[in-house]
Amino acid sequence: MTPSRAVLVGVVALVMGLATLHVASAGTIKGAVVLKGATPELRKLAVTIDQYVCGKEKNAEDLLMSPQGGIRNAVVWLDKPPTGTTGGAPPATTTMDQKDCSFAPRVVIVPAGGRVDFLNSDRLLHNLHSTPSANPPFNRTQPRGRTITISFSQPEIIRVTCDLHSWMRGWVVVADHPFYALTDADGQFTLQGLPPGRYTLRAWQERLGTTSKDVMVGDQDPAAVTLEMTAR
Ligand SMILES: [Cu+2]
Repeated sequence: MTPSRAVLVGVVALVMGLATLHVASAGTIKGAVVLKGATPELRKLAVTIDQYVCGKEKNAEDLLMSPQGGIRNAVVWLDKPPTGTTGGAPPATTTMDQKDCSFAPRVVIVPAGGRVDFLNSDRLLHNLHSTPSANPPFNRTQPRGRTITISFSQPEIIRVTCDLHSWMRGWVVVADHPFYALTDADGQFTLQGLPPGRYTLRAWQERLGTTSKDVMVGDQDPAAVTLEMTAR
């Protein structure tokens, strides 16, 4: 190894070491969104058209919960993101399929300026219809197998429907910074790469609305937080 190469290797090792140190010293929030009070009755939605693909009825998916009361598909974000750090930014492109006459996944997060590739895996015609506030409206026919790409430049929460199947609902959450998370099937989420400090978390769920909670983040153990939402 030449001396200059040896120096280069040393510098790279040092930088990697510093990067590891940086990650280790950044704070993490590990939280859950849970339902407070009685679980609302889970509704069935009647299927009145295209039963050969869609089935005879669909489970309402506007409130999906774990047996322990965790709420799936809630979106949690920092009210004011820290500056100078990118956290675990959502990818600039994500996909939302129309499958078995449901949007899947039902909720996606995309950064402002990012795009969603809408797919149709069903052997019938769907449609994408939305009237956002800050982004341009769209109303597109979607035959089987066609990919429709739509870009979103402005942060907002957007409802997407299919005019052919009235029960179909999808949500595109356009994020204005990297610190957004979607809760999993147990209602859990993680936000990482945070400088220590006090943050306000906000949570949204399509049926239950919004809530918020303050949390202190240190540089050692993850901060645990539980956000409660009430059925209405
Ligand atoms: Cu449809």
